[in-house]
Formats: sequence, C-alpha cells, structure tokens
Amino acid sequence: MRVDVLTIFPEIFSGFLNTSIIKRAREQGFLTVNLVDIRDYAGNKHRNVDDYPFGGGPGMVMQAEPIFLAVEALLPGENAVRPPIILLSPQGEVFNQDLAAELAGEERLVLICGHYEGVDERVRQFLANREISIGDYVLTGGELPAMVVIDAVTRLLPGVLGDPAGAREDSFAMGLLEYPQYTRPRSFRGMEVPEVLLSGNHERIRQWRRRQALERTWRRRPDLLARVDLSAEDRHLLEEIIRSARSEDRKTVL
Ligand code: 9D3
Repeated sequence: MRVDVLTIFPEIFSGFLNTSIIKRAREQGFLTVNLVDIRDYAGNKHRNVDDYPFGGGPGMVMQAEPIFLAVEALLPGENAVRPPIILLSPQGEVFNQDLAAELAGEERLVLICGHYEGVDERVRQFLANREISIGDYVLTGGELPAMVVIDAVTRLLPGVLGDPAGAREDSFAMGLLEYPQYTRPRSFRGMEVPEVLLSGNHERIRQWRRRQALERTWRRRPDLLARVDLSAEDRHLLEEIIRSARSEDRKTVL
C-alpha cells in the first residue's frame, strides 16, 4: 500500500515511521509512505498556508489552494479513478476496526492533516472523498490521527504480522477484550500467577481464558458483547458469569 500524507509538520512522522512494525513493513515493501509538506505548495515566499476566516472570528484557517495543488501533483488527470482522499477531521466518521479493514483493501490512500482552527470547507466538499475522526476528544491537528490510521491499517496488510498469530486473533478473540496474561516469575513480590495457568491442562486453560475475556468484556465493554457472535459454550460461560456476579451483589447488599 502507498500512503501519501499531506501535512505542515512532516518531521513528526519520522519516529513513528522508523520504529518497530511500521519500519519493518516499509523495509519489506508492504508499505510506502510519501510525506508531502503542504508549505511546498504555498503561494508566497513566506510559505504561509493559512489566512483569516471570512466573516471574522478567532484563529486561522488552512487555505484550499496549497492543499488542492498538493493533491493534484500526486494525482494528475481529472477523471482518473481516485483513491480514498481522506481528510482527518473531528467531524469525520469515527475510525474503528471495520474501517481499518476496509482501508487495508485499498492500494493507495491520501491523508490530509488539518491544523489551526480548521480547513477551508472547499477541501472537504470538493477535494476529499472521505472524512475520518479518531474519537471524541480535541487534538491540535490531524497528524496523530493520520499515524493512528496508518498503524491500524498497516498491521492488517497481508504479510506484515507474519500471519499465524495475528489472523487467529482476529477471527477468534476479536470483539472481546483480552484475557489476563502473565510471564515469569510465577511469584512476583507475593503476587501469584493463577494456578490454572501452571496446571498444564490445556483445556482448562482455554476455558479459563475464554471466561476471563467474556467477564472482562461484560463488565467493562458490554457494548462489544452485543456485536460479537458467541458460541454455545460462550453463552453458557456468560450465564455462569452473570449468575455468580448476581450472587456477589446479594452478598454486598446483605
Ligand atoms: C478550536 C477549533 N475547533 C472548533 C470547535 C475545531 C477543531 C479544528 C481542528 C478542533 C480540533 C482540530 C484539530 N483536530 C484534528 O484535526 C483532528 C481530530 C481531533 O481533534 N480529534 C479526533 N480526531 C481527529 S482527526 C483530526
């Protein structure tokens, strides 16, 4: 996959792009990231790409022209089939795993990072064909969201994770929160690893983990449970979890 990133802060991507899985994906040719400095398309010698808002008000607005020019330099020809041209914006569709999977099916993405108080509306209306938010909190710009999108999409590209563990995780446990994990030592400052994990009984371990994942999800993210399809065993475990939680509640009342 090729990703073009339009930003006024290309330098903040370097740590991210040169670390860990993203670095390896690039080295192995699964991912190519082309950073485009929007200021290279500024129409003035000071390389300014923002201006005062028409109608007044606080702050500055990113101008349409440098962003249009940058995209047009990447995608010459008007009627060519356009890849997703994604404006990262607090007003966009909220990013999630399904959207990451959809984008991972594309050969190319163009990501536009906004800044200041916002971006000229004509970018949204006549240049971008998608708009994505990463959640309901206010950031200072679209750069971190662009990295979030690249990160989530890259790990889904075939070959990037060296599939065996990753693929199974996505089909089996995905949709539930993770079960608790431990490594050596078995006793750390008096805090013990659950006995079942040391038992060598793989069927008991599998059930314990599934039950833990279900209980955590039920307690912390019941919204996720509604979306995941549960096996007969899962439904049985969940009934047991709910039953024992109710009996715990009664003890508290009494
Ligand atoms: C102070 C300006 N705000 C007016 C209410 C609007 C605003 C514009 C630009 C708020 C934040 C930003 C910068 N954020 C992004 O560009 C951004 C973002 C975010 O802030 N949260 C979640 N996802 C995203 S994607 C891009």
